[in-house]
Amino acid sequence: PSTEPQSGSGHELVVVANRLPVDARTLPDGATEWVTSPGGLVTAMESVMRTVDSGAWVGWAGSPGEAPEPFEADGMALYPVALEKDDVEKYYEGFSNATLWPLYHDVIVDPVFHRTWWDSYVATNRRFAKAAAPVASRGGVVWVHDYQLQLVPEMIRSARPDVRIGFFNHIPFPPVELFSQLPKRNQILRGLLGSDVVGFQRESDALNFLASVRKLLGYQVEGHVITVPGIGSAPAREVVAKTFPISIDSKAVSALTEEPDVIERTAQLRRDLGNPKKIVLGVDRLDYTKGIRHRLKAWQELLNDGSVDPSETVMIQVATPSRERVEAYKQLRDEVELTVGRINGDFAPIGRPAVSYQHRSFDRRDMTALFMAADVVLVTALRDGMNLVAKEYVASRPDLRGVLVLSEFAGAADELRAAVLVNPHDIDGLKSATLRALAMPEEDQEEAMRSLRRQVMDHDVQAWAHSFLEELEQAGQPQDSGPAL
Ligand code: GDG
Repeated sequence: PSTEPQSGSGHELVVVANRLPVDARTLPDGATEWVTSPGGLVTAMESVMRTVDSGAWVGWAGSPGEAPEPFEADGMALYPVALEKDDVEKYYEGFSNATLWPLYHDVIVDPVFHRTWWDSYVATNRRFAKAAAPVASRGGVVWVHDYQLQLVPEMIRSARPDVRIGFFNHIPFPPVELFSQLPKRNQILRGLLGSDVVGFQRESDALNFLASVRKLLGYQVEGHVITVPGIGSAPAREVVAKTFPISIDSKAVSALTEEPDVIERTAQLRRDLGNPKKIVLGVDRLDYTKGIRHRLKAWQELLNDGSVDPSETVMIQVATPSRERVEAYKQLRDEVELTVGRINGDFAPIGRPAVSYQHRSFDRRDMTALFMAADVVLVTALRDGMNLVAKEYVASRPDLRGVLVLSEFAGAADELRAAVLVNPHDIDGLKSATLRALAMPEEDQEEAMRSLRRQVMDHDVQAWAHSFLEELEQAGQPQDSGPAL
């Protein structure tokens, strides 16, 4: 039997992502309430969903065990996918976050590979595909997101050859020499090639993917178009692999800076820190790709050299808790917290930190206040798909003040050329860039910030989503519906 919906049913646009755009909150009476999680993808999709009659989102609700029944939220149909505790360990924490994540981020830590993790990855991807395939309307669009779901495009295509399938990779795609280490590399490539359009953050990611397809599968590649040979009597298909740099809801971020409450929080923050002359800020998930250790090392040396006076300049490091059950993240947390402790022990004036370390989440308004208070923001990722923090800082500075120090290894460096670009591995270079940023005259700050803002305000996340969907609209002609999954 076909999984194709009856005519008139199904959704025009189906987003498939590891997480649903909502979080469960348990009320005092034990009932569950769903709260929209304010991520960038949610915001981007909200604006796109408003342009279609019927949009749906397929994803995990965030806690192991049975999935809730499908429900409506913000004019979208949500289809929860169940993940058992074992799937969370093997598919999510294992293959996604301990195999693929380090491998795709240039093996900053060693990828771990277990065959049982792969089995769970395949089975879980199938569960997502099975949930998504029947809910797309005839000839509709399915948009799959990120490295956790790379097999889903092919799985959906075999059930629903009538739909258009897009895939967007939020993280880097590694050079073929590194990608080749993955024992299941060809299966991953074939999974992705079930799409009509495969999107990447930077041009180098798209080129790495094209090179892997050519070298490992031997498929013909011309420019950004791959010809996937047909199996049996099926005709060959074309797949486009292109760059779509993601962005933020720039207007919404910028608008927050005008709210009296946010302005007051900014002033309060400075007061709480003892009105320092300068504030240097880092905001990251606590992840080894973000270069937090390199940043702290540079800061420690600047304090030690006497180049930075801790009674005048304070660093704030927000390190949002992340993947706390994965071994490499536990280790990273210990190292970061040891270093912060040492820095404060050695340099903090009594009653004030040298590094104000925050291991928790803040609401969007507090985040904006932090950006507004920061004279310098340090984005020192060793490898990062895009890095939205860099763009959020720029959108938070309509006053044209502040300096962005940005790693050339973050995707954002391709667009934000007016930032102070650094190689975070070069600690001396990082130190001198930080000092330059701290000493930058106001006219130079304004000039750079004006140029950065032109980029970020003109290329927002809504434009990103529209350009991806437009490309998908033009992609290969969908065919008739075929066999079930
Ligand atoms: C992946 C890719 C790519 C952080 N702490 C808090 C908080 N955040 C927000 C930031 C920003 C987001 O989380 C983090 O986005 P990034 O882009 O910096 O990094 P990843 O989480 O690694 O995201 C990345 C992205 O996907 C999109 O494609 O850019 O390269 O790795 O928005 O502001 N937000 C709030 N409180 C916090 O404490 N409210």
